[in-house]
Amino acid sequence: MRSLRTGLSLASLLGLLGTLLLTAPAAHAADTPLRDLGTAKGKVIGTAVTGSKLTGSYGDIAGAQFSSLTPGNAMKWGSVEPTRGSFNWAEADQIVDFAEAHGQQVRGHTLVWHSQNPSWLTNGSWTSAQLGTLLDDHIATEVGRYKGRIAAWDVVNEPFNEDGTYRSTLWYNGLGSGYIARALTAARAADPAAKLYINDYNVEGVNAKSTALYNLVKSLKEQGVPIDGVGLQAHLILGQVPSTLQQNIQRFADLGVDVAITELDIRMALPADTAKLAQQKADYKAVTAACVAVSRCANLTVWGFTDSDSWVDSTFPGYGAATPYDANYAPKPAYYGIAEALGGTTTPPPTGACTATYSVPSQWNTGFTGNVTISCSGASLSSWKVTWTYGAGQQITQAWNATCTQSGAAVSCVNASYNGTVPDGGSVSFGFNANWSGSNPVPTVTLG
Ligand code: 9MR
Repeated sequence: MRSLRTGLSLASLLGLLGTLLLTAPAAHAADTPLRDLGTAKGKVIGTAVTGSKLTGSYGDIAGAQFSSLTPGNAMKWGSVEPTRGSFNWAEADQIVDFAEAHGQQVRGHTLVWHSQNPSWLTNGSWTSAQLGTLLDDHIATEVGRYKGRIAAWDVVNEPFNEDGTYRSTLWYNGLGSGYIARALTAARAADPAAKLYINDYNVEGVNAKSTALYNLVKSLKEQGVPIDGVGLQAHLILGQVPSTLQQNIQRFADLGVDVAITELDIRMALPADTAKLAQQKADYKAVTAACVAVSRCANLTVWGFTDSDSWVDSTFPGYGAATPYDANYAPKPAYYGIAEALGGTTTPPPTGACTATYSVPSQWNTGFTGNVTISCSGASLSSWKVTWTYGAGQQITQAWNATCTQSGAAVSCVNASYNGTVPDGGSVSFGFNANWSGSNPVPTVTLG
């Protein structure tokens, strides 16, 4: 079993153990979580998260499968200091607390960027001296607040253009390229234990942009500026994993810095189909294998673990399905690609079958909303019945898109008149509200 932070009470330890053992998606409960596969290979496996979603199935999967969390937006300057001198740490605190309760690292993201800054900062007119002080103070405040609790900071994000020249930003224009060394130095002073990274996109393969990053890191090392790692974001397109990925990771490692895959997702033209999902599995496996092959590749983080929590769909119209879990929290072939590259032997759903997946999209103090999705691939149904047995006294109060009856702990749900047909390649979902107390473990569901 992985090591847990000390200071947990026995009761919360047992509760956590119960969560880990009982809440993997029902059809795949026997598979080893990605975080444990990663530990065996010396890799930390992470996901970006949204703080408000860390309950129900989203929270269960985030806690059980990953050993590192990156706040997707919560630690950006615009989030933490929307008005000058007035701070909002609520979501960032929530994510750090959740990570500690689940024995997870946190990657802090991000301190110095050209995007998602507060308007008071971007609309201000600052002398170079003022800008430098703003930078120093921001880093001292944010890194200082979480001192000792953040494993690694993306100190500087996206400093380069595609051709390897410096991006023209508030920081570069006001302070010159020296803003990078200044930010790293300030971050080291504020938390000497945190690993300090420069993070960028389109730097996964050997190209002009990654070579500029390489030359920068080399020069920072030569000058004694604190730099511990480079982040390769890896927002990739289906079938386009760079062939030089491993070589590129290795050349950074040879400079004496760690490497992290910080924001992995692999988008495809929608709709997804079996062939595209198989290609995506191969792509996820290739990226993971490249990290596994280089010992200094320390962390592999996906930018959202479920297709319901990805930036891709709104940013690239017509593209999506970029993450390892579908929108109903069922693991996709991509999940098994990561697991296999980490040495896992997995039991993907059999082909030519229909399966039922149970999830808890939302949960509150006494109640929760459940969802069951019946999906068919290489098979079809004209009617269906899903049964399960609750293990902790949960009681269904209301169901929709199915007729559910509960007798003691035994639940049986059959299709409504209008949704008995599940075509090959299609799915049908139904939902329900229920009460819980104490714990709310996910039951094993049977489709029959
Ligand atoms: O996932 C983030 C999304 O919710 C924001 O709307 C977006 C705004 O730019 O930023 C996303 O995260 C970005 C990350 O911070 C830096 N690399 C690119 C990511 C995707 O845009």
